[in-house]
Amino acid sequence: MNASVKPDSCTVSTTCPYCGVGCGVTAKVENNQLIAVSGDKQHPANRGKLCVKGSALHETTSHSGRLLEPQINGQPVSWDQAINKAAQGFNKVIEQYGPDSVAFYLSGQLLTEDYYVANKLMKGFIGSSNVDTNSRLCMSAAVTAHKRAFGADLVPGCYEDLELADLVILVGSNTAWTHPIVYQRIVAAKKKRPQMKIVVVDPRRTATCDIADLHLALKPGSDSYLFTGLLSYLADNNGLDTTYIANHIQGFNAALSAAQEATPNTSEVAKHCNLDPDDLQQFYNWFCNITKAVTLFSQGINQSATGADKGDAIINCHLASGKIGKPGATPFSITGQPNAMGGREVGGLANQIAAHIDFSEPGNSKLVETFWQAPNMSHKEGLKAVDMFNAVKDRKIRAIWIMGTNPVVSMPDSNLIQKALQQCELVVVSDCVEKTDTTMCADILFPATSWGEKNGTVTNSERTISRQKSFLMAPGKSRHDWQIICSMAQAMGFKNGFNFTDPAQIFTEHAALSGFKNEGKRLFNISALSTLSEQQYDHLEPVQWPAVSTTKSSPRLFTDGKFNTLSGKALMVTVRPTLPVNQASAEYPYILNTGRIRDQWHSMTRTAKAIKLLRHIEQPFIEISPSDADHLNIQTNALLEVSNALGHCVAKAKVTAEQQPGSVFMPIHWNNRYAAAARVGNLVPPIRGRVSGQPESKHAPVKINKLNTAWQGILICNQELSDLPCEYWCKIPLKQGYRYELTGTSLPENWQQWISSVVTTSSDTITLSSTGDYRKISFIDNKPELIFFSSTEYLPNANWLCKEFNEEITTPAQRMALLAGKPIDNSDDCGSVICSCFEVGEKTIRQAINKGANSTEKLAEQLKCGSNCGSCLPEIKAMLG
Ligand SMILES: Nc1nc2c(c(=O)[nH]1)N[C@H]1C(S)=C(S)[C@@H](COP(=O)(O)OP(=O)(O)OC[C@H]3O[C@@H](n4cnc5c(=O)[nH]c(N)nc54)[C@H](O)[C@@H]3O)O[C@H]1N2
Ligand SMILES: Nc1nc2c(c(=O)[nH]1)N[C@H]1C(S)=C(S)[C@@H](COP(=O)(O)OP(=O)(O)OC[C@H]3O[C@@H](n4cnc5c(=O)[nH]c(N)nc54)[C@H](O)[C@@H]3O)O[C@H]1N2
Ligand code: SF4
Ligand SMILES: [Mo]
Repeated sequence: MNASVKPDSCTVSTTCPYCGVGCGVTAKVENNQLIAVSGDKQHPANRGKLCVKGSALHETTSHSGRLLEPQINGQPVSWDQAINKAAQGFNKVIEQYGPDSVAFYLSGQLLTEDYYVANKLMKGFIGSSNVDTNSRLCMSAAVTAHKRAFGADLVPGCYEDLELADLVILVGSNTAWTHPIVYQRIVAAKKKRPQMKIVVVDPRRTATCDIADLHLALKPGSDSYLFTGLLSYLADNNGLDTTYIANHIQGFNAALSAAQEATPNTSEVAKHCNLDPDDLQQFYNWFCNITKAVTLFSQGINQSATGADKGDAIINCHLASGKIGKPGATPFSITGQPNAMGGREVGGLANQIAAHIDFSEPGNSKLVETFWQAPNMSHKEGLKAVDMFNAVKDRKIRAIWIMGTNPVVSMPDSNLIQKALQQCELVVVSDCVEKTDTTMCADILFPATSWGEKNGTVTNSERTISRQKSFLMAPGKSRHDWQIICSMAQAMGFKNGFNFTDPAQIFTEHAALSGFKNEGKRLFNISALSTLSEQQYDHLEPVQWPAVSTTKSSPRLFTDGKFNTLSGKALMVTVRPTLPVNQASAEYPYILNTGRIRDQWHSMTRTAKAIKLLRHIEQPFIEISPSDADHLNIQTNALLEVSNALGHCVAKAKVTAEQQPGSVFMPIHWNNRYAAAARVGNLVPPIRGRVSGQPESKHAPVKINKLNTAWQGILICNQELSDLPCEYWCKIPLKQGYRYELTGTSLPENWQQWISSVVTTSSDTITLSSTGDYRKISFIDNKPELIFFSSTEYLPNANWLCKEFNEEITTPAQRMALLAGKPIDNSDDCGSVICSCFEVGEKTIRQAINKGANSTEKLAEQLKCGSNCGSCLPEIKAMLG
């Protein structure tokens, strides 16, 4: 246990482990239990606020489902056995096939200290650069765009710029759901200054559009046309800052001519992007005439094979109009994961070395070699994520260690990833959860500590380094990731370089490397933090880098117009706009777009533990436009199969005008642990950026078939089931037990046999069966242990059944009433939960609206909904009409 662990009961300032906003969290601990969380009022990112996910953190720290012991081939073993086996396995492969036959695949959810030692072990000691990360799927296009334009991976602005701006453009970002506290800061700023303009650029109408003055629902993948078109428009309409260009920019002429060639005028752009020319004109006019403009961009830009070009097309407009390095004016790539920035700072990508030092100059790896006193320094780039897993498939990589990420869910062509891992000689996985799609493929499992137990630092989207602190005991035999990596290094024979006993020692080494022979060459310099004592580290306040001689924050970069290039000038990259290579075809007529929902985090390993977070959206879905729904002859809740040459998914339709015709949307969260076939990675082709290596996760051509529903069912029990024998199932964890939603396309011959093959029960059972329908309830000591209803037509209310599952059902009459499936009183059913903070359901809100509560304020007064984090306000407003 770490020295900084607090007494049994205390209040600790720490950082949220979810999104890249990086909010400060005040954690209240009693008897080694996290009992409440609130926003840290002192933290510069959130000033006391938290979103729904952050507010539910205390509901996610139970130990159920945790990986608590090391395992070899599914059997619990001691740490020594697990580490020795993994170290010997890696060493054997390296001896036989060389260092490039092994790989690490890391995560932007690791702490900086974990990342640093993993990167150091692979690049300096094992001697390969095969260390990549899920940030490849997330930020690598933005990293490439930054490096090309600014000379280094630098985010110039800060959150305050979004509040100071007169024009905020949110491109490919569902900020309201994915960076909710930043969104709330924009909402508050617009409330104060209603003249502030908000433009949303997204093929879908999302919750983020709630505050938009203009929504550009462009053709999927056409953003580069939009922004080269903007550059041409600036040139034609006096929107360039010629002095700034003369003093601080290279490559202007080439970039402008390419833009003018591809997109000479607005009508040309309108054609490429399928936009209304008047809307386009309005957007261009605002950007041209408003000096304080921020363009915030996210995965709608990054997750594209030309994402780096799209990023640079945006940056070009800011450079050419001098809208950068000034309060309220900046391009802003917002980070997704809590420590994607920290990972980039450490250099945990296959094409970087460390501390913003890359392979571009031969001396660079020597510099790091000297600093690390590295015995086997790698001098060349390694394999990026997609190529790394291809090499696993081709047996060029024979041992892989995956930490803090779930690639069998999140990588493109996930079926292939699963197969590649299943046949790989040695797969080691460090995770805090026992059963994930990826841990199921592991030979060796290392149990890692989780949020609240871990201790280290993270960097958020505005370059602020904050402490994440441990205040809970590490459960079972779990250990911190950095400790596991250091043990592994030592077991592999690297005695020096990994004998750290506290994360502070790792952090200060990382800080010292950032300043090592820096001489102003690298803006990422936090050498002021290299002398922190363990105590100072424990009490480190949030600090924005660079931090060179003092820990005073630097909110903005490039304020003097000096960039991190040799000439000091920024480069306007020549962008030739294109559309995605894979377009819709007769065989695959729909474009599948994938992304996030408000209350779930990635593969759900943590957010699905907070019951209330699942009540907003319980099941996977396919959003489809009304005209496409008509064409397929379907309505909401129809069962659909989405497929292409790579795989298939099954989910229920959600027909909505928010979706444009030809395009469908599925959430990324559900996977084989939670549903029959809803892992969208199955359908994503592994097309990726030439330089960035980032996969095109938002643009997969697919076909859609309606599946005929023969029956539907609800099954509630305490057992965690998978592979249920029907086309569609979805697992919904309850406070006690699980609810399974089921749909089949053909009626089983014998229901009794069907249900017995799924779940075993005691003999105290009552059943009811009629043509097509079947009901079974089993009891242990008067408490239901199984409730199963299947029907060709009618199913009782699921929430009511779940409530009954927790009741004592004593009399025969009560038992028969339950079997009859008729609640006496249906008033408990409040519909899907819209406001997760106060658990206010859709039906409750509708009732209040019908009774005259005609504003969000009145609803908040009556029901409290929307009055805490505000994440649900866009939905409430939509209900108000
Ligand atoms: N609730 C929640 N929040 C999260 C996460 C989570 O799992 N859950 N994950 C975090 C992480 S790691 C990340 S990276 C961020 C991601 O944050 P976002 O990027 O905001 O999230 P996404 O939903 O992936 O995609 C954003 C939008 O891109 C749009 N899009 C698709 N194609 C195009 C296109 O061609 N052009 C444009 N302009 N837009 C397009 C989609 O319709 C979608 O609305 O969220 C972070 N925050
Ligand atoms: N189709 C499609 N695919 C996508 C995306 C998309 O928009 N569309 N988005 C991409 C993006 S932006 C991202 S960031 C990825 C995210 O994808 P992943 O990184 O695969 O998703 P997570 O579910 O966050 O996986 C984190 C894993 O680490 C475990 N874990 C949590 N904390 C710790 C810890 O401290 N230590 C260790 N060792 N383990 C821990 C969790 O239990 C979980 O199993 O998905 C990418 N994939
Ligand atoms: S906005 Fe992001 S960092 Fe802040 S509380 Fe929500 S999930 Fe956590
Ligand atoms: Mo991400």
